[in-house]
Amino acid sequence: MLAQKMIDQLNDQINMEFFSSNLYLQMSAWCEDKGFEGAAKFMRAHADEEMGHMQRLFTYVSETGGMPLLGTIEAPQAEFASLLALFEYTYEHEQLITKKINELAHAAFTNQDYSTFNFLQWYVSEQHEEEKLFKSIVDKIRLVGEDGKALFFVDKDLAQMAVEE
Ligand code: OFO
Repeated sequence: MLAQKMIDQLNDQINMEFFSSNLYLQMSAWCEDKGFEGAAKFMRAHADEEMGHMQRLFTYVSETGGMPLLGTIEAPQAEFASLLALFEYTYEHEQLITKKINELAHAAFTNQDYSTFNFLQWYVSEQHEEEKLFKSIVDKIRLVGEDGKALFFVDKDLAQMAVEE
């Protein structure tokens, strides 16, 4: 049985993962609208991945006798200055999620909740992958520049990455 405080913190994270999913789904709409079809596909696939993050937490909370609670989810930003700005935002957002996961792991450890601490290890390594992934995309766009031709190829790459994800 989890401590109520831990359940509350895990529930906050459930909401954060929902927000991540909505943010990336909304971003896919912006990409689609601007003709970046590969990026749209990539963001859509990533929105699904975030739902997986949400579900894994949801299952853990209910399996350990807690009650998952879905709160209000803030509307995500819908307008972006450029494809680079959009991906810079994803990278910042993932850094924020890493911080939240670290706080959760710290809380679990200091409360001697080793089951939750162990459960969270998956998120610790996933966040490493998430940051690496989004940083690589930001770096790529910065490297090739933002003219139409360069972005055309970045978009093609993202389409391929969406298939591999
Ligand atoms: Fe993108 O890792 Fe969950 O939120």
